[in-house]
Formats: sequence, structure tokens, C-alpha cells
Amino acid sequence: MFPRLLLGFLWGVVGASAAENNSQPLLLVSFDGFRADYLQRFPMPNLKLLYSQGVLVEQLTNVFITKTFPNHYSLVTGLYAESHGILASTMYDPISGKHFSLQNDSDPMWWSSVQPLWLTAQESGYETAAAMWPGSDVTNRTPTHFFHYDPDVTFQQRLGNVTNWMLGDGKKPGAMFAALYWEEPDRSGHNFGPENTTAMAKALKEVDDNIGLLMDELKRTGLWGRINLIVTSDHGMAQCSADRLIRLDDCLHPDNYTLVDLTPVAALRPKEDPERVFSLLNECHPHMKAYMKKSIPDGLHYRNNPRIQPILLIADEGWTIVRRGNKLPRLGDHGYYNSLPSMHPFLAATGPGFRQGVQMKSLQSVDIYPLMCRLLAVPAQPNNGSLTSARCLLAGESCWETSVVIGLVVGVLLLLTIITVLFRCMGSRPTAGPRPFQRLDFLCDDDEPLVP
Ligand SMILES: *[C@@H]1O[C@H](CO)[C@@H](O)[C@H](O)[C@H]1NC(C)=O
Ligand SMILES: *[C@@H]1O[C@H](CO)[C@@H](O)[C@H](O)[C@H]1NC(C)=O
Ligand SMILES: *[C@@H]1O[C@H](CO)[C@@H](O)[C@H](O)[C@H]1NC(C)=O
Ligand SMILES: *[C@@H]1O[C@H](CO)[C@@H](O)[C@H](O)[C@H]1NC(C)=O
Ligand SMILES: *[C@@H]1O[C@H](CO)[C@@H](O)[C@H](O)[C@H]1NC(C)=O
Ligand SMILES: CC(=O)N[C@H]1CO[C@H](CO)[C@@H](O)[C@@H]1O
Ligand SMILES: [Zn+2]
Repeated sequence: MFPRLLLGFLWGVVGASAAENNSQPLLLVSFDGFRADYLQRFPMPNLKLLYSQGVLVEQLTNVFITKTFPNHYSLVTGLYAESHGILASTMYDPISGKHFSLQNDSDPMWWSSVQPLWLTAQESGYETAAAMWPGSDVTNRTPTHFFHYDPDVTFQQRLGNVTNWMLGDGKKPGAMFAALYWEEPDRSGHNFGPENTTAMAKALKEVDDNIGLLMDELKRTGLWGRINLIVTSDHGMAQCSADRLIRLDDCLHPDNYTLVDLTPVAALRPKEDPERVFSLLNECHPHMKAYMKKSIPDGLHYRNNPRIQPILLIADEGWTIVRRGNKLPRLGDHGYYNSLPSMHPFLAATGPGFRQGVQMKSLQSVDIYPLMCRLLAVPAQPNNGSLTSARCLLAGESCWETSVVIGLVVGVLLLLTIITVLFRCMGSRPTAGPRPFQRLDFLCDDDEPLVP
């Protein structure tokens, strides 16, 4: 037991220092809206081949709200939405009076309270790159190489540019960190609903073909096996239905508030008498929870930011908030509580920095940021993640499972106690020669032995 634990400890020390100098370039790829259980429901042969040579985390617990921009920014900062400031797809900032939307997102004001990984790696002297990653085309905050957002640039074109950026031009080393974003299977999930097996099988076949393209391209360019590759996503997808609509106008006249964001998490600014507005919304629908800002649960990490509005409404899984009418806007949606498995994405990774054949049930998505910083050997900015669990995915790192840590601490304490006792015994009677073993139990008390 002790030798094994000590070996583990030494291995950890050696492994940690070796890892610091063995950093390889890192490519982070996100397939938007890849719900964790798609991996069980659909074949995905290329993705399976990828993680068979690396690691798989079956479910990532992402951040609330489970939307695209908040979660993509969490991946590259390790912060909850309240701490990185990208709180929704549609925002209002009461301090500046500015509005944010997916079409109007490049004002640096929204993004600049924190530093995404591409800027941190740049400060460490590296080139960085991104293809369509949310926030990567914000004025003065771009990586070395980037695209202005354009959904019409194909996966192959994004990939071709990213591999070129990572390869460098022979004179300069290529980008050390690159991030690649692709819109599917999110788009199909919204349009057809995750329960439409026919439509989702088609969308996921295309995603898996793109993963095949990615592996082929990395092999063709000689990057495969030289770089670390993480394939992940921002959130899952829930099935919606016209039978599960929550109509705000049924509860409260729209003149009484300004709507900042609508579904499945609504953000409202009451015009007057907030308590009255709240109480009407609170009783509005059994499948919608209303919160005054101050009482939003701690666990959501979605309260401490001026961009969070005075009243928040959260629909239950699969329910849609509308103002009025019977029209369902989307067959699939996300944004719901991040405790729901349907909202969770997955993570697969491979490369020299990762173990092989390791599967983990779950991980916090904020833990990916410190993991990437470790892989790149760049200093992590203050963040909400931890390497404690994620370390188990890395090659050359000891994996501190809780039981091992407790075993180690108890073992070392026991060993120290025995050594102390032995020394005290020897010291107290230097000439006495060997003593009866049982006497050790009494800390070498020189009185009568308890067992005569
Ligand atoms: C890592 O590399 C740096 C310079 O390249 C060197 O100074 C340092 O001693 C190395 N650290 C280890 C643990 O090998
Ligand atoms: C974009 O946002 C800025 C700042 O809130 C605003 O001044 C501008 O009118 C917006 N543009 C569009 C097209 O919405
Ligand atoms: C890079 O992207 C552009 C589109 O912006 C495309 O025309 C070009 O072919 C891409 N380059 C590669 C090597 O794929
Ligand atoms: C599923 O999606 C397909 C399109 O791929 C569509 O033709 C079909 O009607 C959908 N089925 C259901 C039950 O919505
Ligand atoms: C998240 O990290 C930020 C930056 O270190 C910190 O300010 C914030 O308090 C953290 N949030 C939680 C819930 O620990
Ligand atoms: C609770 C509340 O403020 N109700 C008001 C909402 O708006 C309508 C129409 O403007 C008023 O008549 C209500 O008194
Ligand atoms: Zn998304």
C-alpha cells in the first residue's frame, strides 16, 4: 500500500513538471448543440474512432443559461456567465444603455471584463487562431488569425484555414491555440426537434463526416499526433411542442414591463411596482418559475451581474415562453436549467497530452479552461474551474481520486506517528535493547505495562 502511494506521489511530481515543458499546440472544436446522448443514439463512427485513441467525457455540466454564447465564452474563460458577462443571446446593459444581440455582438464592451484563452496565449508569445468562435471577431480582442462571422463559410473552408494557421509558414511557428466552431447539429435540433430521429440521424451523419474530414486533414498535414485535439459542444437540445406553451399576456398586460429576452429563460424589466408584476408572473404557469433577481438560486451562478434583469422566468424542460398565440417558434430549444441531462454536451479528446482509452462520466465545463491552460503551459486567468477532476484525462499526470488522496494523507500520518513513537522509545531508553512490542502502544510509558 505505502510503496504504491509513494510511487503515485512521486509520479505526480515528476509528471507535473514534465508536462510544463511538453506543451503542444491545441485545437478546440465545437459542434454547436451536440446533446450528450446523441453519442448513444446515433452511430458516429469517426467520433468513436477519435476518442478510442484518447478520452471521452460522457456528459459535461455546462453553465446556466444553457445557450450558445454564454457557454462558448465559458469554455475559453472557465467562468460562469455572471462572471464573464455574456449572459444570453439578447442582453440589455443598464449602465451603458446598450443592447446586445447575435446580429450586433462585436462591441468590445460586452466581452472585455475578462480575457479569453486566445488573448492569454498571445500574451505568452504565441500566435492564436479562431474560425467563427463566438467572441473571436470582437474589435481589438481577436486572435492573430480569425474570420468575421459568416455562416456560409463551409466546414471544410474553416478547417483548411485553421490547419494552415496551425502549420505556420516555415519561418514562424503556427498558431499554438486554435478554436473552430460549426453550427450543426444545433440548427437541425431547433428545426426538427431532437426526437425526430430521421432528421437528427441525417444531421449527425454530416457532423460525423466532418469529424472524419478533420481527422483526415490533420493526418494529411502531419498535425495528427503532434497537436492536442478537443472536440466538444456548448449545450444539448430539448424537444418542444405547441402543447407546451406559456403565454405571458395571459398573466400580465405587456405595458407593465420591457422584455429583454424571452425563451426558455425570460428577462424582464418591470415598469413600475416590481413586486406586483412579480407576483402575477409567479402565479402565471405551473411549468414556469419566476425569480426576483436577489432570489435567483446560488447554484445557477447567474445573479451577480448588472446585465441580469430584475425579474427572471425559467421554463421547465421542453416548455416554450411566448407572448401570445399558439405558434411554436422552434421544435427544439435549449437554455433550460444546466442540471438537466438533455442540456449537457460531451467532450472527446486525443493527442500526446491525453491518456488513451479513458472514459469519465461527467465533468464541469468550466474545468476545461484550466485543462487547456495546462496543456498549453500558459498561466490560467482567475476562473471557476479546477484541475482536480480534469487531471485524470491527462497523460503524465497522476490522477488524484479522492480515495487515493485520503489514503495518502492517512498513510503518511500513520507512518509519521510510528516513526515518532519509535524514535521516542529509542530515545527514552538508549541502552535498554529490544523492548517488548506491546509497549509501543503506550507511547513507551515506563509505568507498568497494561498487559502484565
Ligand atoms: C522547461 O524549459 C525551460 C526553458 O525551455 C527550462 O528553463 C526549465 O528548466 C524546464 N523545466 C523542466 C521542469 O524541465
Ligand atoms: C448595435 O448596438 C449598438 C449599441 O447598443 C447600437 O447603437 C446600434 O444601434 C445597434 N445596431 C443595430 C443594427 O441594432
Ligand atoms: C479559407 O476560407 C476562405 C473563405 O473565407 C476560402 O475561400 C478558402 O478556400 C479557405 N482556405 C482553405 C485552405 O480552405
Ligand atoms: C422529421 O424531419 C423530417 C425532415 O428530415 C420531416 O420530413 C418529418 O416530417 C419530421 N417528422 C416529424 C415526426 O416531425
Ligand atoms: C468565479 O471566478 C471569479 C474570478 O475568479 C470570481 O470572481 C467569482 O467569485 C467566482 N465565482 C464563484 C461562484 O466562485
Ligand atoms: C400590475 C400592473 O401594473 N398592471 C397594469 C398593467 O398595465 C395595464 C395597462 O396599461 C394597467 O391597466 C394595469 O394596471
Ligand atoms: Zn449553441
